[in-house]
Amino acid sequence: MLPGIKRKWWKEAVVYQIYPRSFMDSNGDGIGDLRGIISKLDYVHSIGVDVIWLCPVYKSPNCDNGYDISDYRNIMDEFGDINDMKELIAGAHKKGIKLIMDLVANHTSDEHEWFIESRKSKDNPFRDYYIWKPAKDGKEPNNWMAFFGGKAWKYDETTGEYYLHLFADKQPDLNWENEKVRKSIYDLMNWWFEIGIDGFRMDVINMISKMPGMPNADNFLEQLSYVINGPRFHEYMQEMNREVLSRYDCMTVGECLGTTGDEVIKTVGEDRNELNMIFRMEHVCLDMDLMAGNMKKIDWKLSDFKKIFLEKDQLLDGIGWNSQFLMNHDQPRALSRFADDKEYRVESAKMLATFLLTLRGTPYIYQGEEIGMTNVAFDSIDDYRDISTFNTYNSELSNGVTSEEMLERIHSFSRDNSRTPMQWDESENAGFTKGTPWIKVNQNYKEINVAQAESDKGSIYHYYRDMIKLRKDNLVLVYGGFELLAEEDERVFAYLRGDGEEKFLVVLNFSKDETRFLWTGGESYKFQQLVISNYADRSLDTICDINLRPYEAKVYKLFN
Ligand code: TEU
Ligand code: CA
Repeated sequence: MLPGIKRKWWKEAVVYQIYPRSFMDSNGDGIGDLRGIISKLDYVHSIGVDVIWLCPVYKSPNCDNGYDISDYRNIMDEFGDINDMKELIAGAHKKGIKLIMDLVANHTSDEHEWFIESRKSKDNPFRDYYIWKPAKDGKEPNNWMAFFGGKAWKYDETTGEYYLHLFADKQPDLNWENEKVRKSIYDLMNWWFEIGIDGFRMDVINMISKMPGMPNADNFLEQLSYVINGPRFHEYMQEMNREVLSRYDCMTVGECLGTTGDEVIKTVGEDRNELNMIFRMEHVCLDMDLMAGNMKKIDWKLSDFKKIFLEKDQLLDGIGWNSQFLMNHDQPRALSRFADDKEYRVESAKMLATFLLTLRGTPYIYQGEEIGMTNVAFDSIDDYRDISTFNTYNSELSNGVTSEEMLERIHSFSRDNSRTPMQWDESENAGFTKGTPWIKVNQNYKEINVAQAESDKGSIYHYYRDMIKLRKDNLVLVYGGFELLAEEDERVFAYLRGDGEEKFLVVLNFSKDETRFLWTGGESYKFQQLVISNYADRSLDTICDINLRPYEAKVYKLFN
C-alpha cells in the first residue's frame, strides 16, 4: 500500500492546540497555567490526539499574551515554573502525547535583556541584535505600518534612532542578519530540545529576512512582499535545520502568512531540509481582508473556499506536506464563521470535524473546537483584552466608523472569540477558575461544556473521537490523494480520498438547505459503505444520488 510515500509520525498525527492563558486555572488567580494543563491531560488524551501545540509560555510582560518574550529559558510567572513545564512534558509523554512549543523568534519583548542592552547606546554589543535606523528627513526611516495598527517604527530617545517593530511597539524585530542573533536562537532551541520537547510551531517565521533597503510601500500588500520570504530566508532555515532540527526526530510547522507557490515548495519540499509544514492563511482571509486591518466582513463563496484547499493540496502533491486548520488563537471560532453556531450547531460542528479530519495534511484542532464552542459577543469594548482588537477599534473610530459598527465587526472577527476560557462544566466560570477570569467566560457555558459533552454519546466531542479513530484506522485518509468533485457547487463540498483500490468519498453540506449531490462517477463502484455521518438516522441513497440535510456530512468507503 501507498508506494513511494515517506511515512512520518508528524504526518499521521492529530494536533491539539492549547492557549494556556484560557485553558485551565489551577490556583484561582483567573489565569490558566501549566498545572491546570497537567490536570487536564487525561481529557486531552481522551480526544485521541497525538501532539499538543502549546502557545507561548515563556517569561513575558504579556503585551501580546506571551508573543512578546522577555526570557526564552524561563516560564511566565503566571503560568508556573520550569519544573511544572518538565512535569507537563513528562505527563504528556507518558500518555504517548508529544509536545511542541511556540517559537517566537522574529521579535522579542522590549523587556528582553538583549533589547534593554541594545537601546542603551549605538556601540553596545547588543545594538545590532535589533533593527535600528536614523530618521529620514526628520521622520520614520520608511512608511511601513505595524500589523497591529500604527507605524512600524518607534523613536527611542536614548540614542535618537528608530527601531523596527512589525507588531506592537513592545515587540522589536530581531536582526537575523546578525550571526549572533541566529546562534542565540539556535542555542535556545537546542536547550528546549534537551529539556524534552518534540518540536516547534514557528511564529511568523517567514518574516525573519526583510528586503534589503527596506523600501517604502504603496499599500499593505506591497509591504508584505518586503517583509516575507526575504533573500536570506531559506539560507536561515537551512542553517537552523543543520544547527538544530536535523539533530532531533522533531516536528516543525511555520506560520507563513502570504507564502504561496514556489515559496511554499522551497519551505517544505522534502528535499529542502527546512520545515515539515507551514500554516497558510488564504482560507481565513476569504471573509475578512487581513491586510486591510479593519475587520470588515466580505461575502465568501464555497467554491472559492474549495479552490483554496485544492490548490494547497495539489501544489505539494508528492513534494511536501500540508497542515490543515480551520481556526487558531488568532481567528474567530470556525463554527461561527464557516457553519452555523445556532440552530445547527451540533450538526455543523460535526460537519467541520469531518472536513478537517478527512483532508490530506496534518490536522490541528484548537481547544474548545471539539465541544463546539462559539464566538462571543461582549456588549462593551472594555470586556475585550486583545491588543489587535483595541488597535483596530481605535484606528477605525478615528476613520469615522461608529462604535456600534466596530463592535459588530469585533463580534465577528476579534481574536478574543477564541480566547474566552475553556468551558469545562456548568459551574461558575465554566469550571475554568475559582477566581475572576482574565477575560469573561462565554455565557453559553451552561449548555456547551466538556462535562456535558462527555456524558452525551451524541456530542460533538464523541464525534471528534470517532473521526480521529477513523483517520487512524485508515492510513489512506492520511496519505491518499485528494480529488475535488463538483468544484462549482455552492453548497456541497465533495471529494475523493485515496489512490487505486482504496477510496473514500466525503460529502459535506456546507449550507442550511437540504440538497442533493449527484455523482455519475459513482457508477463505476460495485457498492459502498457509509462509515460515518453526523445524523443519527441514515437516509437511503445511492452513491450516484446522495441526499443531504442541513450541514449533513457523509463518508463512504467505495468498493469496485
Ligand atoms: O500571528 C501573526 C499574524 O499574522 C497575526 O498577527 C494575524 O495577522 C492576526 O492575528 C490576525 O488577526 C502571530 C501569532 O499567531 C499572534 O498571536 C501574534 O500576536 C503575532 O504573531 C505576533 O507574534
Ligand atoms: Ca492560574
